[in-house]
Amino acid sequence: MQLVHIFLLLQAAVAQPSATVAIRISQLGYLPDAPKVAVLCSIAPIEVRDFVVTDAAGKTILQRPATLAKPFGPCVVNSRLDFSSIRKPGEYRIVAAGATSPVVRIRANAYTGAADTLLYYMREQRSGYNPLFKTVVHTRDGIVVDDSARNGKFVPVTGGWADASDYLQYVMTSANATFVMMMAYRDNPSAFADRFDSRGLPGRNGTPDILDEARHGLEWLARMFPSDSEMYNQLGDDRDHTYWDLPVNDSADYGWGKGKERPVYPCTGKPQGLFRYKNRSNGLASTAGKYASAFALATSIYRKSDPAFAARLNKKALAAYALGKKFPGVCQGAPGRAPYYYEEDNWVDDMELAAAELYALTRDRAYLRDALEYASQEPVTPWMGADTAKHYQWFPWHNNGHYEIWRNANAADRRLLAAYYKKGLSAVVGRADNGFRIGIPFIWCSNNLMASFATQAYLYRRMTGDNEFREYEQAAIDWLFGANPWGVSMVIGVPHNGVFAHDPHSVVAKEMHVELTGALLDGPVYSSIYKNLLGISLHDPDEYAPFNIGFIVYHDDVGDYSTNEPIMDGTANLSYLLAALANRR
Ligand SMILES: [Ca+2]
Ligand SMILES: [Ca+2]
Repeated sequence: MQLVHIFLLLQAAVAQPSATVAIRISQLGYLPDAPKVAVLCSIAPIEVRDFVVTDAAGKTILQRPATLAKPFGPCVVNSRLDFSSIRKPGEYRIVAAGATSPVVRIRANAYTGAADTLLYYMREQRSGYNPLFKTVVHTRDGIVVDDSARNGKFVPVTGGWADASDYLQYVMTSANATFVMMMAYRDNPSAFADRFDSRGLPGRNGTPDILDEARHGLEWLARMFPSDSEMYNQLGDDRDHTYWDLPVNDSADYGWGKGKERPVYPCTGKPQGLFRYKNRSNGLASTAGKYASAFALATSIYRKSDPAFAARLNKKALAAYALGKKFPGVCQGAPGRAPYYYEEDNWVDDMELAAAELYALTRDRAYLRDALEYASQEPVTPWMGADTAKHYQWFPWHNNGHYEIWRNANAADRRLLAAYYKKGLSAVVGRADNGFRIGIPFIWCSNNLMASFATQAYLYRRMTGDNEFREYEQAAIDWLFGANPWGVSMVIGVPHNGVFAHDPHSVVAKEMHVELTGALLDGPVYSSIYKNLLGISLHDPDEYAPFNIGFIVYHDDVGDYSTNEPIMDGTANLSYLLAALANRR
């Protein structure tokens, strides 16, 4: 214990900013032909005229003026140091205003392997057989609640992933995670390796690991939608938060005794919540659309390798879509004892994606018409351009549906779909005149928004060849890997020699002394949000205190569940972008 403690103190000492001026960079490095910008952040007023770049021998190879931008957060001086003209792979340093950057790497393989690294966290989050604990966790899932026809019935729904550092499980996030991982594989199969088996244990099994993980999700989703009249949405509720314990000895008591069965919530089309707080559910389509899109894409992926599995999922895709058409509206997360739940308010995005996948699968033009109609109802994911949103109000964070329709659409529809993406990107960019070029709102899970903004910008660029948003796309990627006020990579262990969270809000990390490699954190939030959350406090002195004086905060502290908690859906969501970047130069 003592050694671990000393180790953590040393880590804190390394991360401690030594001065009031910092040069923030992407610790993953920069692709030779990509925009390359470091960001200077000074928490005291200074003048920054120019910067120099030195090569590995210490020789100055570039001197340029810094570009002053609007102050941002703690950075009263916020400048962009653009070294895009350097294309030669190598290691460099950037010096400005007396500060020196960490080593800047330019390399063609900057993103190689990064998408696969995310899967370490996905495997660690597995319910059912868990390769970290080498046993089955949560074996008694679960008993149906909030369903007058089936209350008290046992349904076998073990599997899937814990949503974050608690052990709740949602179809909403899990179906999207499953979908994105399959999409990442479909578009960039060479980005993924085969080093683990289907249980997540070391050893190749002839299947790319991303598909091992997607299949783990699909099998749980199939259990959660066992028949056309039983569409389940959630496993467990926030009574889970009563105890801070490991998944193997989860003591949560849902009325059947500690560590016994967990509740399974169906979609009912009506407001849900067993206690004081109720959600605003009014339909099935948000969940039905997510089931249908994941099952439809899976049908095409498994058609050759496992036709029986594909046929079973094909049937479920059609059934889920039909339920979504019949019961429009949202099926939100169900609150337990606390007022926090997933407040998803949009469902046309989910039905659009489902229709797009069913069209790709069947070529039945009725699905294409549906998809385009749904797309026209919500061309822009509504958080884009906004200051705030409710918790997971607009989910998924970006709408893959526009891109999925585009893949099989005619020229006129392609232009329309690209214009939808452009409108959303423009709205975010309109707020991004700071030195970090960041225009997202810093609500809870801001890193999800960052990853989704970058993904949408990437998809738009791929669809159109238009580089209008390239600088902002790269800025969002760089932010996630260290070009942020704190100089912290928001993905644990990526890169391995970088600065990242060592004290995440996770009982597994804390009690097992393991690094949650590959986990994307929630990310910084408005300081007003942090101050108003229930039961939040830091356990240790804040090593990033000098940079936590602005309108947004981030703490590497187990006590901060708002900024330092790893998130399953965000981690999976990032797999598409990192796989795509690994295949570019
Ligand atoms: Ca494998
Ligand atoms: Ca939605």
